Amino acid sequence: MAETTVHHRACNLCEAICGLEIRLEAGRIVSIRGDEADPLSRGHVCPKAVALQDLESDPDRLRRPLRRGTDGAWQEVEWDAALDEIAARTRRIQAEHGRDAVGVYLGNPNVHNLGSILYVRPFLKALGSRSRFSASSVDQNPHHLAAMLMFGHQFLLPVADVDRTRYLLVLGANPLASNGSMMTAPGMRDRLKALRAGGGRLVVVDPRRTETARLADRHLFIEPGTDALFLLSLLHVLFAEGLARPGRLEAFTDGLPALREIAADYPPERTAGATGIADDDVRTVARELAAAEAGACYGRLGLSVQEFGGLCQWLVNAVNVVTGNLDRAGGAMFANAAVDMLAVTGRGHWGRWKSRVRGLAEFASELPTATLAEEIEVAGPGQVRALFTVAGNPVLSTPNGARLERVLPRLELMVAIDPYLNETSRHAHFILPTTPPLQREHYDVVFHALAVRNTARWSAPLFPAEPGARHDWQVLAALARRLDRGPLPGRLRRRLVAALGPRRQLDLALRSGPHGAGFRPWFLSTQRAKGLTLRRLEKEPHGVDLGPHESCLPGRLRTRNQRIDLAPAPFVADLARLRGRLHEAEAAAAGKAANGNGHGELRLIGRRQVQSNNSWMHNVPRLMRGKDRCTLLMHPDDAASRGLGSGTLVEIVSRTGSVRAPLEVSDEMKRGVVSLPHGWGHHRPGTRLSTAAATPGASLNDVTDELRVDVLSGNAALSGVPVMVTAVAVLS
Ligand SMILES: Nc1nc2c(c(=O)[nH]1)N[C@H]1C(S)=C(S)[C@@H](COP(=O)(O)OP(=O)(O)OC[C@H]3O[C@@H](n4cnc5c(=O)[nH]c(N)nc54)[C@H](O)[C@@H]3O)O[C@H]1N2
Ligand SMILES: Nc1nc2c(c(=O)[nH]1)N[C@H]1C(S)=C(S)[C@@H](COP(=O)(O)OP(=O)(O)OC[C@H]3O[C@@H](n4cnc5c(=O)[nH]c(N)nc54)[C@H](O)[C@@H]3O)O[C@H]1N2
Ligand code: SF4
Ligand SMILES: [Mo]
Repeated sequence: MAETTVHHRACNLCEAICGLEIRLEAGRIVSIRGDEADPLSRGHVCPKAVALQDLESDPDRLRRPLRRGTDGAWQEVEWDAALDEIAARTRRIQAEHGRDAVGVYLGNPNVHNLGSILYVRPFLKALGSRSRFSASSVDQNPHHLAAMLMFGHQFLLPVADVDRTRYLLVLGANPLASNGSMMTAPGMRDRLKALRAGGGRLVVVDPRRTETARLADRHLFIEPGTDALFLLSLLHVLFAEGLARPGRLEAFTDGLPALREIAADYPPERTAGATGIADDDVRTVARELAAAEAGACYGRLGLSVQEFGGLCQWLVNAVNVVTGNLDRAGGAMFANAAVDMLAVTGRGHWGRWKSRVRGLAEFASELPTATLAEEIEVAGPGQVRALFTVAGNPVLSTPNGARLERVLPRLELMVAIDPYLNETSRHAHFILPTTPPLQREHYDVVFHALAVRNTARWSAPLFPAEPGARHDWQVLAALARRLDRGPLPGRLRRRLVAALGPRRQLDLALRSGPHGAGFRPWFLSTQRAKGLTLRRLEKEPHGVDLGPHESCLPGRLRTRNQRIDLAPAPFVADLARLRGRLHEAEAAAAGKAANGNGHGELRLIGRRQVQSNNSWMHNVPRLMRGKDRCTLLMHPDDAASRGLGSGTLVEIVSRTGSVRAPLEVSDEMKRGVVSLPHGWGHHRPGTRLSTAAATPGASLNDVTDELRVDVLSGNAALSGVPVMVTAVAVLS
């Protein structure tokens, strides 16, 4: 019988970072299960874990760098030849047109990849361009902006303490499908069931009765994009009814009277028409939250990807402060991770420069991705003429991807660091494919810092890298080496740090972190160092438990006066825009009852599905079984008034374009709102995604609008897009 071995590691595909137990016979995987002994995930996994092995074996995954010839055909090339030519062409473009002429787009998998986290920065430094874009501005920038303005650091991100809370108010998140975001808590179904079994309550505010809402005590349908109004009314009730009890937070909080005054303008009767949430429901939620021994307000993607994303994340934090729930067990707490994000990243900055064409503010040195296409399209000094995409698929993942797709062929040079020839990389001149997850070592620098419990876990590579393969960090380091033109001392320092490799860099970060062993060798310590080192983690295949979160304020605050700012000026000023939205809704209600959008217009939102992972795992056959998942959900009344039924192929038309999808009539939708999942649209010619192309679906981002942004944070407003929906033909 073949020898059985067991390997433990983290799944790096999503923010839940589940611990895995992988069994191998004769070096081949025979099973992938949840690791019961993992102190954080306790055996939880989703169907994507098993798909990790498919990423290894996928015949479509690229193994060698590709270069597009003048005839358009792809040719395999040697790594060094490719890197040399890319560096030479990059330098030439920068010499001729300035450094900003070369843009970079960083995609989501970078934060799930230890080597990329450590090596992206030196690459960006070497490039020295301000034309930097990333998935953060189609996702979570409002959280970082709120953290920076209120707590003084972009990574002081409160995490809902789901395991100890007695009342969880969830807005715009569906952790049962997404497995949680900016709240690393694997196994949310079990955690939420435990919350309710122990007498705690779950309330979900969402335009759709989601998988998570179905578990809740109360689900409130909300009109997309109006959460800031709902939250202001919640605060109104808290203040008006004497339920504002910040407790110990008050001693180091500024702006409470200002916030009270602001909230006074938003009684729940006034916002009910716009939000669709009855004033009684707002009052009930406010009273229940205030009465709970410990409660947490958690607002995620649905709040960030709307026109008032910044205001929403400010107000979510504000609710937690006003109810005394910030930094308290069972409230919204700050992790004390083994690698301290506050020590390894800057506090953030905002508005130091503006995007060239639309004048939108930078955040943490990145420009809003919603401006990428125009920065390529519009001529003038600083125009983007070359682009690196690093683990990103912006054609499917960013608003009006179709426009981006039209302008990518104009680039003088495009390089995709990506294992797939997909909707974005097909436009590149070079594709540099990097190693799949099981061939890599891993540590979750970012997600341990967003987890509901402090744990740390090292993953060794399961398989050696394939011959001739390179890791992301090696590719980024090689490019940085070739491009770095900075003054000699800085350049030498960067070379030395890069030469350490990810392992040694991580060891340094662990040792110097809050749980670290420091730097004294054990024979010089009075007692053998008990703290963390990489070597210690290597001996703990299930990871180590570093305990629950503890209160850490005001000590951890990074504002200049070490106080919380409850009413930061940029947010207060942005309320003018929100009042405009409220007046619009009031005018619409006065003019016409019922469907506030008028003229048969609907609001389009997105959704996630557990078998998907943004745009890039639809090439895994085992995740694609079953019926077509890329359907448009619509309320029965909206379907009836349009004469549409389930199975009808419908056309969804917005300002930017149109797509077609089969209709699924469902009362899980709010009236007037329709939902299409994102990350589909794999029908484009010239890709190498045989499984995905067989069930291509439609790209939601062909109809989202790059001009709809939260102008404060620069985040794309992907949600709530006005659309018209009509029948195309009835499917057989
Ligand atoms: N309408 C709408 N649009 C959305 C969203 C939405 O809810 N609605 N969600 C947004 C969110 S939250 C996000 S984060 C973005 C994601 O947007 P992106 O990050 O741009 O897109 P992904 O689909 O995650 O594409 C990841 C790419 O990285 C490649 N890849 C995977 N692993 C690795 C790796 O280890 N190394 C390298 N080099 N490449 C790798 C994949 O092949 C794929 O091409 O999408 C956003 N777009
Ligand atoms: N299976 C799977 N898991 C994933 C991903 C994936 O693609 N697939 N992507 C990963 C990534 S990159 C991220 S960022 C996370 C995101 O994780 P979540 O934040 O949980 O994101 P979603 O599941 O998209 O849930 C967003 C919810 O917001 C609702 N919504 C839309 N508009 C509004 C609004 O205006 N107001 C309110 N209150 N709600 C609104 C939607 O109906 C939806 O239920 O998921 C991660 N996990
Ligand atoms: S929930 Fe699924 S994809 Fe996310 S880490 Fe766990 S197993 Fe991996
Ligand atoms: Mo994301």
